[in-house]
Amino acid sequence: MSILDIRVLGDPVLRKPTTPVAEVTDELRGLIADMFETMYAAEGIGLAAPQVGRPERIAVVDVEGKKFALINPEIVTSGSASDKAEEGCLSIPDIYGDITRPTEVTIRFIDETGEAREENGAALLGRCFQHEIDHLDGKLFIDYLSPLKRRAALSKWEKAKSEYPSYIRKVRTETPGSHNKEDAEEM
Ligand code: K1U
Ligand code: ZN
Repeated sequence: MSILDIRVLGDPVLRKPTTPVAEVTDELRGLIADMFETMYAAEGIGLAAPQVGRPERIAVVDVEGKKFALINPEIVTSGSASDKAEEGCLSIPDIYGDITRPTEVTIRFIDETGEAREENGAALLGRCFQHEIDHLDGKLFIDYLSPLKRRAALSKWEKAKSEYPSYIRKVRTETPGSHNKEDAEEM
């Protein structure tokens, strides 16, 4: 398994709608395993394929131990109640915003075994399903901000983005006081 580089805001791959998966192959199961590893290393609760530069309609989610590989996910129903909560994005590090979304959604997807499934997600899980499905449609949480708040977020990002040459965020597994494999490879 490998930790993949994460693409950050400005990389066109984040704005391209994804391509539905025709067949769940071992290569895609390998990608899913790498996406989980990358998500955990980056301390996220979700990750979508475009965030690692891939065009497939695939995302991974782990919210409080509820773990899903989502292949060709779509929202089938959204509840009428909505909640406002702070969101971040692994592709826009250190930028946050309060986003209103339906509290509860039901999604339909194919899992990593090729089985068609439906799941209901409320609260943080429901929010994460929506955030990841948005990524698969080329949409980012900043698109929901008011013009004023979006301008402020983009202005903060303009200053921060130079930390990510070629719009790539390298994710490291940090072990305090010891050198990790990536450090050793750079020496
Ligand atoms: O897709 C991503 O960029 C991952 C993103 C997903 C997400 C964050 C917040 C609400 C919904 C979906 C993250 O995981 S960013 C990390 C983060 O904000 C977070 C981590 C643990 C608990 C709650 C939020
Ligand atoms: Zn995101």
